Amino acid sequence: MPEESAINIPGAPAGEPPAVVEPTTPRETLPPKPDQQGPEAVSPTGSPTGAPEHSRAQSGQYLTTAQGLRLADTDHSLKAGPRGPILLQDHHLREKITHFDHERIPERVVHARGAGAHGVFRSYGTAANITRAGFLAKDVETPVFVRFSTVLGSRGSADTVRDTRGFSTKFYTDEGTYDLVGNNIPVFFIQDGIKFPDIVHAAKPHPDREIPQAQSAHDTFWDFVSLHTEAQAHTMWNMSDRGIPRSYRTMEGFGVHTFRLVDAEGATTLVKFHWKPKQGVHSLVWEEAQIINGMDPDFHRRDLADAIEAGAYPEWELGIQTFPDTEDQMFEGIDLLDPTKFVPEELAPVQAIGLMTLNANPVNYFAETEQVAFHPGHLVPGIDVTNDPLLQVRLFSYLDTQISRLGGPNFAQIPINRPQAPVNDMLRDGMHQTAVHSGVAPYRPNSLDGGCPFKAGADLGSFVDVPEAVAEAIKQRKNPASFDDHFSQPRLFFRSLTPVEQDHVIQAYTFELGKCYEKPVRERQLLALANIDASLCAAVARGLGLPAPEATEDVPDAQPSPALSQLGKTWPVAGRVVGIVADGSSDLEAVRDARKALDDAGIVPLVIAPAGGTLGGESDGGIPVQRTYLTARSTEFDAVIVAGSGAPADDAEQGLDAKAGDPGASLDPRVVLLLSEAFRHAKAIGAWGSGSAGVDAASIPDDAAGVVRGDTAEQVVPQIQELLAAHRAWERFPAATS
Ligand code: HDE
Repeated sequence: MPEESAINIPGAPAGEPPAVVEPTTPRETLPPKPDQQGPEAVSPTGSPTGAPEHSRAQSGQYLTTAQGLRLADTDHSLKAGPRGPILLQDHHLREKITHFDHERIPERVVHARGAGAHGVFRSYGTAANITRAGFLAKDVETPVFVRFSTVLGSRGSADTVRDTRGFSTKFYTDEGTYDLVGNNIPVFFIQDGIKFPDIVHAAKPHPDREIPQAQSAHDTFWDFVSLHTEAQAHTMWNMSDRGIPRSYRTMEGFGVHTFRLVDAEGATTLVKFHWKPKQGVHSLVWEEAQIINGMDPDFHRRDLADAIEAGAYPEWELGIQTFPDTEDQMFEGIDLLDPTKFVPEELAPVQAIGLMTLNANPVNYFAETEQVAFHPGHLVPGIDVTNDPLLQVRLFSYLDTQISRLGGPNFAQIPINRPQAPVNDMLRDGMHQTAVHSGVAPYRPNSLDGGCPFKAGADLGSFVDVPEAVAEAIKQRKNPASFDDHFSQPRLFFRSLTPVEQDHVIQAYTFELGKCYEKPVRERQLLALANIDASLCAAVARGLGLPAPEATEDVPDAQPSPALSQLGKTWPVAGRVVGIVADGSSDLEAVRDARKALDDAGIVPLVIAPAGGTLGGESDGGIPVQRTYLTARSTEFDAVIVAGSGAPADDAEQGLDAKAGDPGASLDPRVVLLLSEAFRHAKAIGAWGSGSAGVDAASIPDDAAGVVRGDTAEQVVPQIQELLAAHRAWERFPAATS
């Protein structure tokens, strides 16, 4: 034996390899998050397999390959000399590039663009008398994950397009995962799921040029909905302010279909689910929505994440409308199985059953928001489906789509989809299997794994399908006659709106049809409008320069439902955003006070100044500038205040470089634009002291509604808060006075 135990290689370079230089110092590893632990796998005999650690993401201080091999270099390919070709043997290079090549998965065929958040749902227990669902018992708290989405656009499209919004909630209950996969509109385009590919093909970009992106303002959409008049109800909601929500936080949500709650004795009640935002129901105006699409395509996504990060947790109350589970499943003449119909709240009040609070942003967009897989068939004991033919098709579609989207049948093992109830299935193998199942008998009955797992009856918390009688019937492709009325509900919706909201609907139809090239399409849609409401039809026809057709159908009138209007109520102001325009001439003490007053009310004050940095210098007392004239745009703010120099307006010598009595003298054009847009969009505008001259410079009339002028910030800020509670100064829209 030689003295040295190391093997000697002739010709090898001598000495230690060079030390690895790191730009940052290695630090303690972050502890793994619970959802980075391996999936809980249970063998058929019930013994845990000991989840392998390898499914954990990102641990340890040092970079490794996917096999755990520690790496000294990830910035240079292995080459034959510094100028030579790259060698095929570079496993790390190939692994890195191959993984990258496959980083994208197919986006959702609809609802591709979304934003998610974690939270909790606390049940009030008020539904406990009609459902045995454990998570609806009193005071039970259940973790949730919510994904909001647009429907039509691709994953990279803009947020504030005119569209329906998805509102999907995954409740991780102790009895299994329950998914409520709803929308922000309570009715749908079609009555039977077999037509879903048709409406989606019609609404998506034209297949030849693939335009327009994320829009319904094009020929194929209006071609379909005008030919297929059951879509008119949903289309009417889309054309209303509901189609352009201010924020995901200010949207209502609806389960759309009628579901069935089941109590411990098996008694059933039909219900419709509603989410009511505590923040109020608010929308954008169309011009705002269009500007935002360019200025900040991530507007809704950012708004949700910012609010949660700031601790302004958005909340929704979950409510139900209840109906007796009668044989005909009709309520006040409305067929509860027809998903193009809603039930006005005046006929069936929404009863609150719990509160959802979204309190955490996803850690990783792809892992959570993109990979979350919802399915209306993910039910828990106590909640069951109905025969709504749209829902019935959905029960097939969602499972199917995840298999192609998430690459196989094991998507329930992805952390965000993992149930928080014990899983003891007999599903085995398949693409992306991450559980290591032990045992030999994943089948039933078996005698080899002790006969496990055992079946449980309803008394042991299992799901038992409602034994609903199916009438002896003829197999046929047909709808019930009650599905034939396509116009009374869009009429009811339109007539329930205030004149301002009706005007927005008229403008929306006129815009969308004005974007259609085909005259017959526009004419056919006008005919549908004639059957809904003659005044609506006439106004849109006028805008299009076409004659208004006569109605062809005898449509029954229904009582208007004032609950459908978003106006006339006041809402909490917390979470709204107020811009304060200030510059070096402003009274900084007053700006500070205004910020504090707004902040105390939970409002987000953002100071807008000519340049970034701080107003009043870096030293103590300086006010941070959050937006500059270049980066600010009116659409980000719910109200704008112009800070004055402190002196009363008449005596003001200076203020935002616009001299009192000399309107527009030298006010920065970007501030003029900011104010005139805020004015046009009926937002509250305030000014104190010489700031008033800035408002004059934007040609805003002295006596305009929703414009507050005062000598001091203390006079102005409280009134702005009051105006914010109504969302907009609605009187400013022409329809309010015509
Ligand atoms: Fe969906 N829908 N849908 N849908 N839907 C999907 O599932 C489908 C319908 C809704 O945030 C897809 O995972 C059919 C009504 C939301 O991940 C797909 C029919 C309502 C989301 C699918 C409907 C919805 C989806 C695409 C007619 C409101 C986003 C990707 C029978 C109650 C979920 C996916 C998320 C997503 C099919 C109709 C809401 C293809 C066939 C009605 C909120 O499975």
